[in-house]
Amino acid sequence: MSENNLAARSDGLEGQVSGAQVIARALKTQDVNYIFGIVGIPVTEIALAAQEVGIRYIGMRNEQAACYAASAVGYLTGRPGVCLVVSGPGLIHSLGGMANANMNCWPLIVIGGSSERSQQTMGAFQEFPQVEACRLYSKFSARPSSIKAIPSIIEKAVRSSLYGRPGACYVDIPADFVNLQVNVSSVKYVECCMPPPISMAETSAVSMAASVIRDAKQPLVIIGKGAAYAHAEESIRKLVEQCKLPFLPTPMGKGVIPDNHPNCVAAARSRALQFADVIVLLGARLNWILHFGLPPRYQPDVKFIQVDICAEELGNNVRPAVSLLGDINAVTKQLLEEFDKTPWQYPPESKWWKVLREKMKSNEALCKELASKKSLPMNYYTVFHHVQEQLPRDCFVVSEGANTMDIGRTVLQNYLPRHRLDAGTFGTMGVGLGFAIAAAIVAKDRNPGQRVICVEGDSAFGFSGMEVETMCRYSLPIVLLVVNNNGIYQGFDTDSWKEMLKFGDATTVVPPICLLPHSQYEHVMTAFGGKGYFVQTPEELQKSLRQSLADTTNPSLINIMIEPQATRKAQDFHWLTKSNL
Ligand SMILES: Cc1ncc(C[n+]2csc(CCOP(=O)(O)OP(=O)(O)O)c2C)c(N)n1
Ligand SMILES: [Mg+2]
Repeated sequence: MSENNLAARSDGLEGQVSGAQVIARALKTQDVNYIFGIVGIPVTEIALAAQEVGIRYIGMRNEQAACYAASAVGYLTGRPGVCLVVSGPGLIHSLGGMANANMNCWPLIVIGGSSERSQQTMGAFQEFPQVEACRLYSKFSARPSSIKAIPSIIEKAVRSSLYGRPGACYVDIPADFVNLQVNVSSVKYVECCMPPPISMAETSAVSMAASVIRDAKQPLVIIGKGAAYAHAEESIRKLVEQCKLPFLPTPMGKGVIPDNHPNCVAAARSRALQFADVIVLLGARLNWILHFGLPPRYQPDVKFIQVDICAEELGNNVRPAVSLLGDINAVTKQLLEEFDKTPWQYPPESKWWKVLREKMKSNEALCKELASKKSLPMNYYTVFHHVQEQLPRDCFVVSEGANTMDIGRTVLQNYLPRHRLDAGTFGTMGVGLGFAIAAAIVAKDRNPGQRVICVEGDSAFGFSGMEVETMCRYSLPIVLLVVNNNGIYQGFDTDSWKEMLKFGDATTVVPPICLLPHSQYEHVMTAFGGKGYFVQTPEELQKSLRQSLADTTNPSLINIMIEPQATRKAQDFHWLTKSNL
């Protein structure tokens, strides 16, 4: 497309407005402030028009990463980000992001250009049944019937993404809408949708929940990312402190109450889950992450008090003792009122606290021992110990990988809510760089100087590695750590790799978990002007971290070579019974 052509299109004719301009203004009216995407026919003009109305446009290198980034903006800011994609393959690449947003219950809008209406069913360029395709991955999927209908469809998409359980919504824009001009006066913009109404639980259910908690012998509070999204940090902290309850965060529930809070029993997670007799679930689902709430990971007679924004979630996998339907913050406040009326505390000197504290102590000692190992190559614990030492308190921690993410989560501390982003409910590899970019863009606008640390397994990094260019292009000072064990879960060192190849072609002899040993991922960063470090020792790691954190304008990538066969410490889940607790 020529420059003239672009200029003419974005200016529009006097008294007229293009479809692209209507979309941009409708988004701005709905307080949508960030678009991530990849342009091409027919959506380039939409991105241009968005920039003209003051929406930030972040061009990414793959629609999947763009969609992950847009969804993270929704979680971090409470207003959905937009992922803007071209027709056909562009839209299909964004489906991973839509599914991931839905699984995480994060608001997201995907806007997809589609082929011209007049060419429908004719084999048009990138023609695809997009509205239908998105239905399975969204709460709402629709195409406006005319340009005039765009503002109300966009308002409905934004509202649907936010109300009830948040999720992804899709708006389809046929190519012929984008440049079509209509009279300015013929378009009516719909006011910004109201924030989601706050729902509260039934009062009788709240008092029942309070009485179940009071009768608990071994209580536990589990804080999920639903609680983080609901900004329930203050009320939950009050509840935990006032009633002196032990709590456990889910991976992205970390930071709702700081990880170093004395009531946090994360270091005794398995034990806490297995022997609790009453569990208060605050915005956490009983899915695979919490072992479905079922034995042998839980007591068969454990009483769940389930608090959730989504009625359909209540009763999933277990029959709750009490179901509290409503906004996590509002319902926690309702519970607090009960405990204000009749104060109650769980005795801090109980056997349960003793058991949990002892388990935490022994687990922490084990981690410390692993972290202090001097042998090279380093193990995961040594690496994360040094990272934790330099981690700014208010930084965003983004992470993905298998061992890298799981071990990193136990060592890297979160002190603030909504500051951890990871593979999440869907266990998706490839989210990390998009999430890190989203967090860095939000930080730049809301809290300049705040850092983003992105901790990637070497396999995980490969899924969207080219987004390093995006980081460099927008000067986002992200510190990217690639924890490199030459493989998926584990790998082989260079010598074993060479030995292996003697036995035949790599496709037949190399174990499927293997990646090329000694890969120098840091060059991906230096290729675009960022800083790259290759580190093999704790001292090199410390130095490169210091330098990366000192650079406040450019991203860095630290490629950390670790022992390819390193694994997690043994899990402490045993088939214990109450009697040998
Ligand atoms: C989209 C997607 N593809 C594949 C997987 C399967 N998978 C789970 S973890 C993982 C990568 C683990 O390796 P790495 O990131 O290097 O971390 P490590 O365990 O080696 O520290 C893969 C490929 C997945 N979860 N998601
Ligand atoms: Mg790996």
